[in-house]
Order: sequence, then C-alpha cells, then structure tokens
Amino acid sequence: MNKIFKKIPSSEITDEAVYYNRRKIIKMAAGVSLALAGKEILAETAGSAKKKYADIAKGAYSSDLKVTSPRFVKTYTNYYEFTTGKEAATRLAQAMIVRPWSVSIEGEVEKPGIIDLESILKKNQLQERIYRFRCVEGWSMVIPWIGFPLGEMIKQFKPTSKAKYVQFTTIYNPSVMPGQRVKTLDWPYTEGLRIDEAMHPLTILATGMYDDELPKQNGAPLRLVVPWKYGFKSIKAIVKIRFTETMPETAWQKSAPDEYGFFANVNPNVPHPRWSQSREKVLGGSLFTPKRKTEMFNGYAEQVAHLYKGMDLRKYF
Ligand SMILES: Nc1nc2c(c(=O)[nH]1)N[C@H]1C(S)=C(S)[C@@H](COP(=O)(O)O)O[C@H]1N2
Ligand SMILES: [Mo]
Repeated sequence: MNKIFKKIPSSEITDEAVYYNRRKIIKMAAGVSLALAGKEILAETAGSAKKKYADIAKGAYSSDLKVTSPRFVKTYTNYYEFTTGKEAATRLAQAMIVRPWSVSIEGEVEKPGIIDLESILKKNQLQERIYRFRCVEGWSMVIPWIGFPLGEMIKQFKPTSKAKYVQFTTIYNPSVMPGQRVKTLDWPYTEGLRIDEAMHPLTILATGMYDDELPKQNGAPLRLVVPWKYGFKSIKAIVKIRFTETMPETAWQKSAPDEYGFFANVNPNVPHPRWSQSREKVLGGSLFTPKRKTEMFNGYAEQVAHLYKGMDLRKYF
C-alpha cells in the first residue's frame, strides 16, 4: 500500500498546538526570531508595505467567521512536492518560481489553449472569500482567500456537452520540488471535481490570501479552493485544467483509494478508516481549546447538499 501514511501515525494528527508551543520554546531558548519562513512573516507583523490585494471587496458567499492568524496558515502547510513535513515544506517552497505562469486548458472544451495568468486575471474579477478550511487530518482554520469563481472562468472556455468532470494538475518540476524525486504520491499531483461542483459559485481559484498574493507554500500562483471538501482537494500551483467525460484519477485516490475518495466531502458521519472525522482542532487555539464539532459539508450544507441528493455518501466518500 502507500508509503506516506505509514510515516504519519494518527497520534500525530491535530497536535499542532503542541507543535507550536514546542517550537516557541525551542526558539525562545535559542533566542531566534519567531519567523519560520523568514522575512514574509516578519513583514506580516510589521504591516508596513501595502499589500497587493488590500482593496479587494468581499464577494458573495464570504462568511464573517473570525479568521485564523496568518502565521498558522502560512507555516502549517501540506505540500508534498517539497516534503511531508509542514514546516520544512514551507521553507523549501520558497525556491519556487511562480511568474510568468500559464495554465493549459484541455479536453472537452470548444476553446482549449494555453492561457497566461495575467490574462486570466484580466477576465476574472477578484474578490475576498472568507471560508472555513478543514483538512482530512482533523484540523481546521478560517482563511480570507482572494480569488474568483472557477465556474465563471470555465464558461469562457465553453465546455462541450461531454464535459462531465474537470481534472487539475500541479506543476511537475523535480529539480525545484525535491519531494517529487520520491514516490510519496504519483506525480504530478492531480485532483478532480464533477462539473457541477466546479461550476458551483462557492468554488474558487485563489491567487491570494490575507489581502496579499498567495505565499508560495500555500499554492502560488493559482490554487483551487472548495470549502465543503477536505483540504487535499485544494490543489496548489495549477498548470493544467482538463475537461473529461469520465471521472478523472486523483493523486490521493491512486495512493490510497480506501482512504481518499473522489468526492472528499467534509462529513462528520463518515470516519476516515483510521480516525474519526466528527471533530476538528481549530488551529490557533491554545492547548486547552476544546475541539469543535465538524459540520456536514463543513458548514456549507445549505448551499451544496443538493448536489449529492440520492447519493450514498458512505459509498461515494
Ligand atoms: N500540489 C499540492 N496541492 C496540495 C497538497 C500537496 O501536497 N500538493 N496538499 C493538500 C492538502 S492535504 C491540504 S490540507 C492543503 C493544505 O493547504 P495549505 O498548506 O495552504 O494549508 O493543500 C492541498 N493541496
Ligand atoms: Mo490535508
């Protein structure tokens, strides 16, 4: 079976408060700065330079949840192309080159082609969306994303009637991404959505967070965000969007199909085979903050439950 999960005991899951406190203690003892990824986080606290997306207005579907401190969101990252360690991945990701960037549009569309990010941004108006983000590992946070509805962009390429699914692919560059030299996942990272999920107005492509450009470790320059699904669906550094008639393969499904389904809807009633999904550790709380109850579809049931009407969500997890 897959190799990575042998290395991630479920006892480690959701222990990030312990992790941060330990880090803090180590750092205080060593007398070094609190910044993990360096300048970026220092700039954050200094708040001097004007942020690139400071003037972006809130869009529809944005919530008024209290956002998580950016230092957690920017340093506790999953980016297996770099490595499986959250802090090390953050550090290694700084080597990425994210401009210029283009995305290849392929498959069942009338207007396929390679489109550069600047022209995508000219055609799609950015907005802020505050969403709760829930990782399959059992932690959650609230992130102010800057992005645009994926569905609006999809319409511009005119999908054919055969376009039933959309597959996304991350950049493949093992010389910069050391994790890709190891077969933790079947590279390049791929993800997929059913076309109605992709067209749903909650689904966005993000280019920023916290009023600024996406940090490299969080998926710069273009990343998917699907707030009612587990975090692993939110594929980073997208270079290809392919429309297909049949359900596409995804990297996690290929790695462990019994653990990671295609749908990956947040569902407190369907446990992961190795741990419960009924609660979540809210990142940024103290060691004593109780876990919060995970909500059906991550709290977005009213908006998305109809997409799965009549489906057995235990089978299609
Ligand atoms: N390309 C790529 N995208 C990825 C991942 C990854 O390893 N590679 N990890 C996923 C997982 S498991 C999660 S929880 C989220 C984490 O996003 P964050 O690091 O910005 O919090 O990214 C997802 N997108
Ligand atoms: Mo995740």
